[in-house]
Amino acid sequence: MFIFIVIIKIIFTMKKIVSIVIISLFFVQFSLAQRDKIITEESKIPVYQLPDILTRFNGSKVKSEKTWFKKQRPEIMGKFTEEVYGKVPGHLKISEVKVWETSDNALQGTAIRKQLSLYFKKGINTLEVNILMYLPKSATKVPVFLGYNFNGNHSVNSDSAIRLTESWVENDPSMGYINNRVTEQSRGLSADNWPVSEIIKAGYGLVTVYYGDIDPDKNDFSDGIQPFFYKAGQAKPNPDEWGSIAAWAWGLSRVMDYLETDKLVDAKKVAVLGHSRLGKAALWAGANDQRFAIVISNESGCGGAALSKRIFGETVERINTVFPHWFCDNFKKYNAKEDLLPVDQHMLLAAIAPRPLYVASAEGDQWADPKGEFLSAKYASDVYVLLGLKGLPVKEMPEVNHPVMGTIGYHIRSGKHDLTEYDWQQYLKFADMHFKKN
Ligand code: GTR
Repeated sequence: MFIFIVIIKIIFTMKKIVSIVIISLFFVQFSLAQRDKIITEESKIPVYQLPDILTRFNGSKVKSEKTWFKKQRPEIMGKFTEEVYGKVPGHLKISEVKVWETSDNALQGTAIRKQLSLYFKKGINTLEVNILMYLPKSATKVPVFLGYNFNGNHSVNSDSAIRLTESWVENDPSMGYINNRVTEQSRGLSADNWPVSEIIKAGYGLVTVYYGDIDPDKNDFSDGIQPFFYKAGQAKPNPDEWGSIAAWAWGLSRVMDYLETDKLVDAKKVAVLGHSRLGKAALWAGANDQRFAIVISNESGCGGAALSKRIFGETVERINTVFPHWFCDNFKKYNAKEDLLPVDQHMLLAAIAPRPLYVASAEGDQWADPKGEFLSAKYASDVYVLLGLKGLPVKEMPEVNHPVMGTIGYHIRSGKHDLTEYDWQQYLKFADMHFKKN
C-alpha cells in the first residue's frame, strides 16, 4: 500500500514538473516569436516616448547654446559612448605613411590618383590602412568626400592601377573571394556606387578605404584594431568598450589625421559619408570628430539615423543578434527593451550640429525605417534652431525623389537599399550649397 502511494505521488509530481516544463517552453517560444516579429506597418508601432532633446537628464531645460555645448551635448555623447557604441580605450597615432604612387594622368587624364598606406604600430601589433584618392586636377586644395567601401579599394573603379586589397574578406565565390582574399574578378565591381568622374567634374575629390582594413566585419575580436589596446589576459573589449562600428569610426578620424597633412586636400572641407553599416560608422565618426565639415548618412537605419524606439524594421535585438560585434556589449541590455534606452538616434544626429548633415532613405528599404530616419532628422532640427540655423526645412516627410536641403538635408528615393548615382547627385548639390557659399 505504502509503495502504491509513493508511486502515485511520483507520477503526480512528475506530471507537475512536465506541465511546468511544457508551460514554460510555451512561454519562451511565445515571447521569442513575439520579439522576432518585425514591424513593417506604421499602425503596428507601439506607443513610444522619445527623450526630449532639449531636456537634460536631470530634468532641467536647455535654453542656450552654451548649455547645449557645455552640458547637454557631452552628456548625450557620454550615454551613446557607454551604452551604444562603446568607448575607444586609448590613443594611437599614425606611425608611418607610405605613398605607393601619385599619378596625374588617371581616369583618361582627368584626375590625380594617389595611393598610400597608413601604418599603426603598438607592441607586436601592426595595422595597415590603404587609402585610395582621386582628386580633380586643381591648383588649389580640394574639398573631398571620405567614405569606406565594402569590397576593397579596387572594387570602386575598374582602373587597373588600383592595388588589390590584401585584407580579410568574407568568402564569396560569385565575386571571386576565395580563402578570404580577393581576386582580380572583383575589380570595379562596386563602380556603380562610386561615380568618380561625376565627383571629379563637380570639383571634389574622393578618398576611400576598405572598412575591413580597420576591423574585419566578423564576430571575432582577435583581429583588427581592438587587440592593440588589450590589457594582459584580455581577449575582447569590455562591455563599455568599442565594437566594430566605433572602430570603423575611429579609423575615419585617423584618415582625417592624414588628410590634414596632405597638401592636395582642403581638410576643412571633408564630407564624411557612409552607406548602411558604414553610414552608422560615418554618423558616429561625425558626432565624435568635429573636423568633419559635413556628415552624410545613406540608409544607415537601426543604430544609425533611424529611431530605435519606433521598433520599425530592424530592431535592437535583431541587430545585436545577427551582428553581435557591431555595438558595445552594453547595448545588448536594450534587446527588446528599447523603452529603457536613455537616448535615441535623433540625439546622435543633433550632436553633429551646427555642421551640415544629410540623411537619405530609400522607399524600398523599409528595413532601415525611412520614416524613422526622417523623424530623427526632424527632431534633431530643434538643436539646429537653438543654434540659429535652419535645420530641416520641412515638417512633413517629402515625396519620393523630392530632396529637401537646409542645414539638414533629407531625401527618400525610389528603389532599393543601395548607394546610387542619384544619392551622389544630391550630396554634390548639398556640398556645393555649404562649401561653395562664400
Ligand atoms: C543589414 C543590417 C543593416 C545594415 C545592412 C548593411 O543586414 O541589418 O543594419 O547595416 O546590413 O550594412 O548593408
